[in-house]
Amino acid sequence: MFNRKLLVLCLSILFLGYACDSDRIGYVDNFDHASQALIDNDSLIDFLETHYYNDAIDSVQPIVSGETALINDSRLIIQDVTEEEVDYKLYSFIKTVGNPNPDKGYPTVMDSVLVKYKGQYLFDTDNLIDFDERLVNPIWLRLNATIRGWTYGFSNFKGGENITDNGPITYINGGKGVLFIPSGLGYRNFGAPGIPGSVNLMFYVELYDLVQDTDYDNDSVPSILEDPDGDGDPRNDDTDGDNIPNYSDVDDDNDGVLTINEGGDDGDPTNDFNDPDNPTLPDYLNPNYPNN
Ligand SMILES: [Ca+2]
Ligand SMILES: [Ca+2]
Ligand SMILES: [Ca+2]
Ligand SMILES: [Ca+2]
Repeated sequence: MFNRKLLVLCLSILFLGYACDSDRIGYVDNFDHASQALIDNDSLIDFLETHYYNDAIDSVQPIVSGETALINDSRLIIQDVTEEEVDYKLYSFIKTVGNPNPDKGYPTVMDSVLVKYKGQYLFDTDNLIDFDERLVNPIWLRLNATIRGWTYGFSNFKGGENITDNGPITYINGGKGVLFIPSGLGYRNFGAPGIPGSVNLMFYVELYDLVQDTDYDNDSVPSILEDPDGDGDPRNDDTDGDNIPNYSDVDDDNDGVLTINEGGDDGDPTNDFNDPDNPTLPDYLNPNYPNN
């Protein structure tokens, strides 16, 4: 179980080609993530107290003459996030929420999103180091397969409007802001190529579009709903214990009938409860139905 959690953690920080130390057999994580979280939060607050958002140039800048510090800016959202049993604070500055057409709402932690971004790490309060950017053409990413600071931070934004007309893909009115991410929700103590371990991150982000009800395994159950324990995190649900989380498992109860075929007439597997011995368990999560 422990190794599987680490594997999931590795997958969650893959999007910049990160390779995980915990792939090593017998790896034990002795790092004190709780203490690092406190250090990181102090550093982030220090940064947010000494910097402001310059709306004219869409840039985070050091305060020079009484500008409103980010920590006091009403556009800053603070989220409590618990990851691997450690509590973190994630800071998201919302320049614009986004004005999507059609309105697909906010992305869930399992949705795929179309984004632009620029990433920097905080070497110290006064030094930001660029490490990655995608500012010209937006890219589709799965929020479940990015660093966790993205997974949760992007839930504060909506998309925009696709106005592509025979040319390059073009969006307007997307969500736009800055994410301030503690290392524990970023590249943790390992770091990544070009990024030291235990550094806080700052991302300028824009959200243009999302896939509503993203369904990674195409089994007709949206990934966000493949969460039988209802804790909001589908990564920790594996009904049949085959080490494939339900959101990636095409036969969630391993009864030999694909989930997509356990949906009855309307094709929706979430509303079929046909086992009289277990009337609250949907068929697709019930290994004793239909093959008992
Ligand atoms: Ca699914
Ligand atoms: Ca869950
Ligand atoms: Ca599934
Ligand atoms: Ca099944």
